[in-house]
Amino acid sequence: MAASLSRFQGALVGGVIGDCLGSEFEALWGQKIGIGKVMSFIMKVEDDYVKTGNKKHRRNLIEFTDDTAMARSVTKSLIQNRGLHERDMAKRFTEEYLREPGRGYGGSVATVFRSLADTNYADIYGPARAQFDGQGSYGNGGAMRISPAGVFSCRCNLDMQKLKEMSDKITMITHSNIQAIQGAFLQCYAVQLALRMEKLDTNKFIDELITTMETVEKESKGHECDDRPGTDVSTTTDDAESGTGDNKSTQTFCHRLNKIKEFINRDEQPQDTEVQTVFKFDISALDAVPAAIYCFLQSTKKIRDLEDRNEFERTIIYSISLGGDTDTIASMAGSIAGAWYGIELIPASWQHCSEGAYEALKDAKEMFNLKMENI
Ligand code: R7I
Ligand code: MG
Ligand code: MG
Ligand code: MG
Repeated sequence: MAASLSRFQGALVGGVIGDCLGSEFEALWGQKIGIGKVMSFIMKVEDDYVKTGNKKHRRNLIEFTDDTAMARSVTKSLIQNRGLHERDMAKRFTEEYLREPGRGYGGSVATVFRSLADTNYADIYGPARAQFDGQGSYGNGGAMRISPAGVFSCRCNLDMQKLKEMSDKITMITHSNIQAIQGAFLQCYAVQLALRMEKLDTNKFIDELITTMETVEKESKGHECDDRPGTDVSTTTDDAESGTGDNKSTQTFCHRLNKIKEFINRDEQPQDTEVQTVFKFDISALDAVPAAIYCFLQSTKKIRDLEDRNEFERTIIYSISLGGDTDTIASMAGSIAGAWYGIELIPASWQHCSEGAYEALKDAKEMFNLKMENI
């Protein structure tokens, strides 16, 4: 595996930065954001750094949200236990929530934390299974925090199957819906893949994700819930030509991944409206994770109106500009981009203004230096 310290740091810090910067726009659901608005905000951040950068006291620290609060718990639990300890992980999520419930958590997940605490963690997966009348949450809260597990997997050489087991267990503490579980794994695997790929090849990257998710979705056939409201993308008429074998439905990750492949191989960057129709940039895992992967891959190429920005910067600014669940999508895209490009491409000013970025830098170093003889 080729993963370096720089890429470990890029992955963890990139996630924090996407969350912090994206959270400035999270409330603007349904409104058009666009590159211009994001750029005025970014330029303020950078200007502020020039004025106050050397001072210890940072005046305009942008707070992280639940995405980072939970990702930090994943990181710290994996480091402390040299691997997955389910009860410790559940306890960290819960105690973190109870300490700071105002970090912008999803609308229903608090029920899980309260129930875990009230029952003293008697059944770690029970409360999540009870969500939404036993269907489990399809929210992106599993995926938004999973990137550190992808990073960790490069320390202990987890293969795909083992990585999936770990990702599934971490996710199921709060999300038992199959789409939330699969989406978290896709994000986790994308981070691992970005870390270990030696040569940057976007088609190889997307092809490997497609092959992997074809296997995952085939194995879980019969567990899908295709009919949930609000996520129908069947207005796109290419169901039959999506080319994913058994997965003809538009409600699959493979369908979205094939769409990404088509988009990134066009000569021209797709129009925002087309991208938003396909990926929705929603709070569901099925919408948010492919959206993040798309933003990362498209940003390996030039993005309109972002000619003078590097690839990491483009990834974050472009994902936020497309709107929707901006903190989460920018965070997931930022983790993958950071894993791919390394910490060098993340501007000092962005790190400086984002709460938790320096701690992520330290955590990444600790994870990188772990002695893993116990595994
Ligand atoms: O998934 P979750 O942790 O939320 C994460 C999001 C990220 O954007 C964070 O940045 C934060 O803002 O929240 O939290 P959940 O409460 O499990 O799910 C989020 C929302 O998805 C819920 O409040 C519901 O609106 C919706 N949802 C569902 N609605 C109906 N039926 C999730 N699952 C269902 C369902 O089965
Ligand atoms: Mg959030
Ligand atoms: Mg929110
Ligand atoms: Mg969010």
